[in-house]
Amino acid sequence: MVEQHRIVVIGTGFAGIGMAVRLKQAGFEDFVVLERAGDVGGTWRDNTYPGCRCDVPSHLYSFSFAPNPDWSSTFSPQPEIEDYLRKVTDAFGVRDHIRFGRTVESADWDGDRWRIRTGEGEFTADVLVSGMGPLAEPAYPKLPGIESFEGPVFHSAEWDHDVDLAGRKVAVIGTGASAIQFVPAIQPEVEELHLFQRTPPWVMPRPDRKITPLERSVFRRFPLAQKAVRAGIYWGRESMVLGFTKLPAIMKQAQKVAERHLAQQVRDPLLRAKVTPDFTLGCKRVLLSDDYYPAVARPNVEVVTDGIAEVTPTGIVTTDGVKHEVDTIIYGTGFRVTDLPVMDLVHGRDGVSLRDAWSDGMEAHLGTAISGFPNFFMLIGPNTGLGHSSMVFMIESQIAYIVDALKTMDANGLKAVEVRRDVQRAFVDGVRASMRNTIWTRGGCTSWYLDAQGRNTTLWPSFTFRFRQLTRRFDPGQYETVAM
Ligand code: N01
Repeated sequence: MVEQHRIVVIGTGFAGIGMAVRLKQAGFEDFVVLERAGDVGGTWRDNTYPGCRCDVPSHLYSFSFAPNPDWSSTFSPQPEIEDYLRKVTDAFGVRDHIRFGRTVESADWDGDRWRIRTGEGEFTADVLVSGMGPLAEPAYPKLPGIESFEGPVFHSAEWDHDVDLAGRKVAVIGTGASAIQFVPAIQPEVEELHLFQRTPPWVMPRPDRKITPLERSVFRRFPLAQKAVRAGIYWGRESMVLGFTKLPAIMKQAQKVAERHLAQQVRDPLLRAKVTPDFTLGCKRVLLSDDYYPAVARPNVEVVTDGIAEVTPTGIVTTDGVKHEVDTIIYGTGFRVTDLPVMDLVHGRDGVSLRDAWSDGMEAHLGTAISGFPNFFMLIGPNTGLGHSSMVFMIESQIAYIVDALKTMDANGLKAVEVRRDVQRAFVDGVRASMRNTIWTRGGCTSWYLDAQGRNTTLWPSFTFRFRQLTRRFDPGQYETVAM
């Protein structure tokens, strides 16, 4: 049986849930949200590794329409964020619109509408919205010999809680945002921790603290107080954009804080040299932690900086010929951000896949609409990511744009809209020009922000309020349109 709907949304992370709530509030009732798992939450449901928490303050990292006065600390732990998404789903009455256990296998524009096939049934939609975020598919490095390894192997985003790490000799591969959170959490338990570091990250102090019961009751009774705190965090973070995008020299100053943090927390000069980055702060995502350096300085931790040559049944051999005996391997190797699985699922006009449309790199008008893909909108699309502030703010900007697109279509009797190629080109050229002077381009590093050609197709190179202005109104003049 084929289910027919006006709108199909894919995914129930912040993007899909936010979209569903706003659709409902705007009076669009004929929509479903397809979710592969059994509950909502997206990356905040899947990432259950020990120590997982948000590195953006929760008063900002939440929906503007659903403030939560009950956050327990300034940087919330993962279970609280997952719980928040569940509560928003129920409080705004969108759970009935969600079809759980539906893994999208393909989405094809048939010239008239979208045909979405899942392993468990087919759907059609006039309009398709992707809420499949970029932090959904774990990236597994191809390590020679890994299939011969005898012990458990898992990724931080697919943590195997059945493996008791007590007394184990564990290899952790990667030192990014996830690893710096779970390394301090598992270090006291494991017998040995071999940390395979390809590039040391910059780590800043984490100004986390418990939110007191008094503060929480103030936020409950006076929502404006929480709004004011949120605004303060927003503008504080926004001021960082100058350093990231316009005046990278500022980052050298900010780097001094990270240098001091490192010097205070790592006394051993040899270890300090090993974990000192050789690029400017901000080139890769800036990490926050007060317990990462103390953990790596413990006697049961070895930071391995030689590359991995091969994996044997009982360990990892590095390029210097040393064999590191381990019985467990944990990947903290991040996600497929510029090689999104959605690229192979979605086929637009003339059967062209997103992968083919993006053979020269990911691009979209306002990070949301793609020429060749009528009635398709992508949340957290190309160049909408942030290194300094809350993705929820960007997601809400995109959602408002999509809701306005739907209203405009209704008001003007439009059956289909497809962004004009020249409009997309002009927008993307502007983004690329803005990227030239950013710290991500000039900071002296490679990062997952960049694609295989070295282009930054992931981050938004300006202020987030600028993005909000640009997405405030859907302009049908920028689109090829088909009347009803
Ligand atoms: O992944 P990463 P992550 N051999 O890509 C290394 C979000 N997040 O999961 O730097 C050896 O940052 C790689 O080395 P290098 C946040 O947006 C948010 O930690 O490429 N090493 C790096 O050290 C974040 O940015 C929170 O040289 C290999 C690491 O693995 C994003 O998720 C918390 C390798 C990957 O780091 C991803 O973070 C956690 C190989 N073959 C995550 N391949 C919040 O608090 C990769 N590496 C909101």
